[in-house]
Amino acid sequence: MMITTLFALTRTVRLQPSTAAAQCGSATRLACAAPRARQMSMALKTGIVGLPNVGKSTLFNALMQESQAQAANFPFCTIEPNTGVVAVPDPKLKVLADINNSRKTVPTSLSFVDIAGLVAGASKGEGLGNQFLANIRECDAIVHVVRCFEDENIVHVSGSVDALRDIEVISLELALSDLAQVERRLQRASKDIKSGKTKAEEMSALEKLRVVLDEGRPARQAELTQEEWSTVQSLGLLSAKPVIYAANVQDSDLAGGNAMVEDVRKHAESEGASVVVVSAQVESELVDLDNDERTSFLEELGVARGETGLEKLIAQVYKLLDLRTYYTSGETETKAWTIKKGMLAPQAAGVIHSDFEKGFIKAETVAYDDLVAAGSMKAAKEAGMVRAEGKEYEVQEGDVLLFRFNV
Ligand SMILES: Nc1nc2c(ncn2[C@@H]2O[C@H](COP(=O)(O)OP(=O)(O)OP(=O)(O)O)[C@@H](O)[C@H]2O)c(=O)[nH]1
Ligand SMILES: [Mg+2]
Repeated sequence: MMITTLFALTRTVRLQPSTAAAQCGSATRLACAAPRARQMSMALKTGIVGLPNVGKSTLFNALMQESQAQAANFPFCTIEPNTGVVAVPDPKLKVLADINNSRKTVPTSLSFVDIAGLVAGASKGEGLGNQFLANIRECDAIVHVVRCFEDENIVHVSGSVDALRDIEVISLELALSDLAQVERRLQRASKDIKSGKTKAEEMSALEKLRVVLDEGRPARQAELTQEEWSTVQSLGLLSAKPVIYAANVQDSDLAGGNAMVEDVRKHAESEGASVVVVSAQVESELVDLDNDERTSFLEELGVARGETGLEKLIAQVYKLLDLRTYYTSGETETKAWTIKKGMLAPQAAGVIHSDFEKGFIKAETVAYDDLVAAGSMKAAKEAGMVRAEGKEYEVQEGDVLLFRFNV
């Protein structure tokens, strides 16, 4: 999986000395007192694709505004006009902050990239297609927005609304664009195979991919070994990325869906993908409302709080990327950190600061549920719930960690 270190591109954030001290042991406090600037977090990127005028930018803008509204202290940033970072809503943050009297909470983040609509022929340079597609090659996942609303005032590029046909147009464009990439690489690879520059695995991977893509099927359906996949990683194949369908409906269909949503669901099921029903229009209106107004607006639409499209979408993307969250929590702040499943304690520490990884000694670890049940860190320690975990410990979802390290 490719990880984009967005913060590194835009800014370097200094660890607050007090933050670092809260995260390291007393014996190493000196080392923490003069922290080096570095990237704080990794934000995984999700590209938003779809036909023109289906509501991509409306959804993207709502995501960005929601992020600002929900977490005023979150380091929101727009890297380019069409790339932005959103906070991942997480109720555990407040609970931990209350337990530890934290002065602030900092959620973890995901980034979204909004590109212009794709049209049939995009992969061949129709519209500004190729250029747009290049923007999403570096993404980790794709949100495919599908128009499931009728509105005669909003032009549809094909003249009528048909969710399944639209999905096929986009999926085919992604596959064709990948096919062009694969064929270009194949040409080069077949020249280099004699000199040994190209591995046999890469050749077989490319051949298998060509067959699948040539049939208009997505690259993810190609049966490649792990090693074969790793040889073609750098191609950034669009149709190999995990996808979520965002069915964009009108407000009255938000709670109950409609026939087109059912079509999208069936299609997604056949691919093992998931569907989130959103109303980009409603989402963009919601962000301007205060809490009470929101609740009553949503009640009118028959939608429960916490069930709005944006929250579901963010949560689904997070799930799709198979990420884990751990927490650090002290008086300065309670903060959520994103790691990949299977990361060991030193690597997880490295997400905060490379020194934490290099000089890792141990991680004082307590499970979120245990800490909440105990009511305080002190009580959790007395109850024997706080464990000292070493270098081989695989960090679990919801762990609350305090790293001890030496540099
Ligand atoms: N009725 C209705 N209109 C919507 C909805 N979502 C978006 N629109 C409208 O559709 C039009 C296009 O929306 P955009 O968000 O700009 O669409 P887009 O997919 O970004 O379009 P391109 O960038 O051109 O590809 C705007 O006028 C929106 O207000 C919706 O849920 N219902
Ligand atoms: Mg747009």
